[in-house]
Amino acid sequence: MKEPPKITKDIITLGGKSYQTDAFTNVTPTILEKTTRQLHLIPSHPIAIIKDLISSAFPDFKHYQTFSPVVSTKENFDDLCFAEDHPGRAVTDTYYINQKIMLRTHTSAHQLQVLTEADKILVTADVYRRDEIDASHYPVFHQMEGAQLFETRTVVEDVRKAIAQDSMASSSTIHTTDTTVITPANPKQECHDEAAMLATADHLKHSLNMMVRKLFSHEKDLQVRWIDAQFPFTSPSWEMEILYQGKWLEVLGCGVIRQDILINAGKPDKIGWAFGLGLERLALVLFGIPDIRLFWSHDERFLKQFEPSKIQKFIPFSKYPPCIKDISFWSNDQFHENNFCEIVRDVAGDLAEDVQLIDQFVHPKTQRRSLCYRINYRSMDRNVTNTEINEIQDKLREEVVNRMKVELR
Ligand code: FA5
Ligand code: MG
Repeated sequence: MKEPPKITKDIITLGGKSYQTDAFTNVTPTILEKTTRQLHLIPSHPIAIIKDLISSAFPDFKHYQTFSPVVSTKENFDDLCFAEDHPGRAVTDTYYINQKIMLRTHTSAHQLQVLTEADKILVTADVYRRDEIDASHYPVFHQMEGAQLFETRTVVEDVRKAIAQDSMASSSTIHTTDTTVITPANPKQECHDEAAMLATADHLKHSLNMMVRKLFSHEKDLQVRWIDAQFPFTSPSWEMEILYQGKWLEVLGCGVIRQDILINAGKPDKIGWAFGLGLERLALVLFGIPDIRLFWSHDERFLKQFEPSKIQKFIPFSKYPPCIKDISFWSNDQFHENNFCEIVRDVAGDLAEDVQLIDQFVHPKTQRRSLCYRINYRSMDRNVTNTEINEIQDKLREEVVNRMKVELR
C-alpha cells in the first residue's frame, strides 16, 4: 500500500479504494499514514530480518506478505468465532473505517481465506490496535501467522515421523518448560479425536520450539515456557513466553484450530494448528532495541546498523533529554484512556514517549472525577525545545476539550 491515504469528513481513500465514513469511524491521518510504511518488506529492517529468519524455519509454507490492512469485521471477528460482545470489537480498542470495515487487529483475519488455498501457510502483516503509550506499545505492530493442516485420519503417524526426523539435528542450551494440561478450562474440541488433537498439539509446540532454537541459536541459557491461553478461534490454546530482562515476555499465541473454520474453508477432514507471533517483541529481544518507536525511525543512524539476514545488537545513539508536561481535567462518563492517548498521538506524533495517569480523585461534593496525566515528550533523534513542546501541549489542551468534552483544571 504505497499511495498516500486521503481522509475527508465523508470519504476515506486508502490503497486506491474509497470508503464511506460513519459514526464508527475512528481512524486518524497519523494511523492511516502508517499503512504505507510496510516495514516487513524492507530487507534491511529488523522487522523484515526477523520475518525472514522465522520463515526459514517453515521452508515449504506458502508465505503471504502483501495483504491490505483493510478487512471486514466478518474477516477479523465473525469468521474467527468472536462473540458478538467480545471486548476486542469495541471502538475504544479497534480502528474502524466504518461500521463494517476496519484495520485488521491481527493476521488471523486472513486465516480462513489462506486455509482454503493451502495447508501450510504464513501471513506477515502490519496490524493496528488502539492502545496505551509506552516503550513496548505502539498502535501499529507486525505479526506473523502460521498454520498447518493434516489429514485427521493419518495425523498421528504423520506427526510421529516428522518429529523423529527433526530431533536428530538439534542440540542447544534453550530451557523449555511446559506444565500445561488439557482441562475443561482449556479443552479439547468435542468433535476432535483425542489422539489426533494431541498429535497436532505436539507438532505445533515442536515446530515453535524448533523455530525459537533457530532464532536464538547464539543465546546461552534462554528460558522459554508454555502457558495456557484462550482464543475464540483455537482450542486448546497456549502462549509462549521468553524470559527477558528478568520478566516473562509473551511472544506468541497459538492452538488447535476450531473445526468450524476448517469446515468453512472446505476442509472438514483435516485437523490443524495455528500461531500468531509479534515480530517487534522478538526484535526487541534479539536486537536489544530499547524503544518500539525506533522501528518507525527514518534516522540513518538506526537504519544503517542492520543488514539483511543478520542479527546484530543495536548500538544506541545518545538519548536526548525529555520534556515533561502534566495535564489535569474533570473527566466524564464517556472518557476512555485509549481515546486520550489517540489525541496525544495526533498532536505529538512520535514525540510522545510515555503517558501515565499520575493522580486521580473524586470531588467529595460534586462527585466529579479529576484526572492528571503526565506526558513524557522526547525525540529519538534530536533535542526538543520547551517552546515547541509548549505549543504541542497547548494544542493538546485544546483538542482534549473539543474532542472529549472534559473540563480543564
Ligand atoms: C492474537 O493476536 C492471535 N491472533 C494470535 C493467535 C493466532 C492465536 C493463531 C491462536 C492462533 P494476541 O493479541 O495475544 O493474539 O497477540 C499475539 C502476539 O502479538 C502477542 O503474543 C505479542 O507478541 C504481539 N502483540 C500483541 N499486542 C502487542 C502490542 N501492543 N505491541 C507489540 N506486540 C504485540
Ligand atoms: Mg496475548
